[in-house]
Amino acid sequence: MRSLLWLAVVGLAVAEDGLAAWLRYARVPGASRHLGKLPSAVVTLNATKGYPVHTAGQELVDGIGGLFGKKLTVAKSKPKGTTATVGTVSAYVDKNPSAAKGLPDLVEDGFYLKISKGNVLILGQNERGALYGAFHYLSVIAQGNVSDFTLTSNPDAPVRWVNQWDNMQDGGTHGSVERGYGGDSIFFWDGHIREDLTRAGQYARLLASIGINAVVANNVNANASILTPENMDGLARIADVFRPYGVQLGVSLNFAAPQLLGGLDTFDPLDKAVVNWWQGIADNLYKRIPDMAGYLVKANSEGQPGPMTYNRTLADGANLFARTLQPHGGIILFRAFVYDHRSLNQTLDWKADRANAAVDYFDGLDDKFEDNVVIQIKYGPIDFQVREPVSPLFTHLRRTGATVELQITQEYLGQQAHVVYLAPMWKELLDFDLRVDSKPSTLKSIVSGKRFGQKLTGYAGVVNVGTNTTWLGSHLAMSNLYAYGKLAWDPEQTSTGILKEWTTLTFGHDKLVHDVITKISMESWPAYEDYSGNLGIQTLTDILLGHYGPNPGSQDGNPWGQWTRADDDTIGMDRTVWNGTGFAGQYPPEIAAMYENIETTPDNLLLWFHHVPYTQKLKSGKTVIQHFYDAHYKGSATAQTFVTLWEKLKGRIDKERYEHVLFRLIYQAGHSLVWRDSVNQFYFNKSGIPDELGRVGNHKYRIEAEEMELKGYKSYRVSPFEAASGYHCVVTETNSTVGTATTKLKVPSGKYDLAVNYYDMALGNSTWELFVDRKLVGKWKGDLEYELGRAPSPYIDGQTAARKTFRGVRVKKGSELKVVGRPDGLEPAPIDYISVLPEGTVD
Ligand code: GCV
Repeated sequence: MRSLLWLAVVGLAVAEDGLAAWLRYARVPGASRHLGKLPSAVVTLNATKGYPVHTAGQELVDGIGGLFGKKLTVAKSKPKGTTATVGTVSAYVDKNPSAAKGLPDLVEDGFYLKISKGNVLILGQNERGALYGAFHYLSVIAQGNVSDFTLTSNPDAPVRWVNQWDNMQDGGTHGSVERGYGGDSIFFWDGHIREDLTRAGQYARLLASIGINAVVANNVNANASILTPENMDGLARIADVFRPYGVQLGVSLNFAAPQLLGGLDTFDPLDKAVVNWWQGIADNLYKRIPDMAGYLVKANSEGQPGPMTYNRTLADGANLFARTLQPHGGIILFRAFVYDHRSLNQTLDWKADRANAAVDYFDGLDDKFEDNVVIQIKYGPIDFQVREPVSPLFTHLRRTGATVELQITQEYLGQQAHVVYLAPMWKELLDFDLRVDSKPSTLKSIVSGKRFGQKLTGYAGVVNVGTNTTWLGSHLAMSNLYAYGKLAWDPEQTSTGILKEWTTLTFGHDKLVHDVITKISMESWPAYEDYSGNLGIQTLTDILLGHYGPNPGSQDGNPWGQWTRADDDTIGMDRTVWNGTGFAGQYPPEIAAMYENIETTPDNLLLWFHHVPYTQKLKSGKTVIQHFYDAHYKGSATAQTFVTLWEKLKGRIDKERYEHVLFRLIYQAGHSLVWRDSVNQFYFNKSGIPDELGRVGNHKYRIEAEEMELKGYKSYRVSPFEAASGYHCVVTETNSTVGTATTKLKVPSGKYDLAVNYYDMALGNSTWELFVDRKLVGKWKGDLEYELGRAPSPYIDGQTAARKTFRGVRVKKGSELKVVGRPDGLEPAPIDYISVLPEGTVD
């Protein structure tokens, strides 16, 4: 009873599954004191059900009800008492012509707020802007600020889209999400649009609250069948659930659809029949969805068809769609992620470089695009890596507008199983000055259209939410979605400011909760970079499989072009003009000169631009190889602290989210050690250069499973070798044999943390039991594939390597330590090693 009372006092929701994200409208501390400063009724101007002004009215009622327990009524005209009036500027001026003079200029989607003694005026340039204003007001009061203020807020750029990479189906019947770690598609099922689109509507609500104005629902690797009449009807239903939130629908197209779906014998963009076919598609879509945003197209990339199949230019391809959209007011985002992986040869061509592709393909086309074409450019020249320079293509398009493509789904950044707060990385990219014509030319000034004056510019975020109630598979990952919307609206906002807002709205006002989430989040990207790939070498993940766990060797020797060119003595891509791939020369002269010269290239991009010996000295005075070793130790040490920091929050937030996050942070702490040891072991093995501090390859607390006394278990050589301590693990002799690995401990009697490193493959759910002197310390199951959304793997490798730790276990000198592994399915209960760690030690 007491604890229930206490929860009520501090305003905590008792159990939360994450579905409401930052729109929980949880009671504000001391709510009753503020009632007089709030409106008593809502007036909506010219509201129509199903449109944003009506939604805004509803949100104000729900929001103020939830946040303060004050019940508001909705009225069409001004009632007695304080009111919240919401509508468009024009609707307001129609009613109050004399007010026009005092109102500020708003750009499309902008809003104006005036809060005065409980009276609230919320005006949007359009209906969507009015809804944004309502959400903004609710966010301010949810943070406990009920004072008077006036605010004019205009978006920095008109295009603020998200891209979902949702497949219509994936082999079986379900709609999967490419690089999605939060469950199945909320839009598609069994090749069709879902009947129940409740989640799609809830998604639109979240997106509207952060200023996102369009969603492309289907994967850029598009299935032509999205354009069947039945699926077009389905798309119209998605647009219907988006519309109340002012979110427009966009559609990804398959360039070969005229052939695949239309029965034509060509998809040549200059063929008349093809042009007519696409015009018919646009007309049919707009008949069903008059406010459709437009298209997204990935062409001639990673096996996708495109105009170059017919020796046409990318502009020919983009313009084909652009012209069919013009009568309807739609726009096309045409992706610059164009490269031909089949033509890249690492061994034969020192100058081959995937990073060159975008500029190579788009240079000279700037004045060839129709006005409603926007080029969508990934932030870096390769592919959402942990560290990349800003794509030079942004400086080559001065007439045609560009959007920067950011990735909220953490494909190469821990797949939501590792916490990585991305706003600091995005800020660094957006603030980077590309010095076009030797003038200030930050990326944010280019994508806002201010630098070159284009009208259509902005942001595209790959989000990939799924049916999981947490949306992204992890509560903490949602700060990235929130930050994406906030930065697309206003890139001047700070990473910490955005985080503070998000934390209050998501977890409440407790200072310790804020301190912990801020510390973990702000340290998370540097830590991840430290343990996953530093000095600009990119994320050293498994490039051929899930893009998740460590596998430095997989980067090279294949045509995917994410090369490191590491050999026994040297490492890095030479992208200089004088001796390398010439990529540095794609930047404006000042930036090109900086990257061309090893002395002026920042350390964190050294290996992106230069090929150097492992003994090359950095500006810090360390060698490249010692920096690798140290950074991997440092980053993984930071990840361990996330667990203890989070544990301070026990009882201060609801149990459901506390446990959910804790589970992931413990997993991350263990997996960061897998990253550390794999990468360090790989380069130690290659270079033969020992770690000055003697850590790499020396693990005095570890007992290798293959060196224990084995019964029913056998030694197994792991591939890649660096994914196992001592290159080996043990696996059960057959799929049904129970394995035991036993040893006598030689450590002095005392309390220890016992950490078991094992592999949790997606082929079964083995169980393991750990005993000390025949007493069960603990048991666990190999079911991470259900607990974590990260790409599942059937292999014993860096993706599946995991750690289970039992803290403070009492052992005696000579105690018997035993692990019993029970295989399941094709998973042979693999164990790598057991660390017997004096308390507080990590290894
Ligand atoms: C949707 C990377 C990803 C692919 C993705 C592609 C793209 O290569 O691994 O899953 O495809 O980028 O952005 O088109």
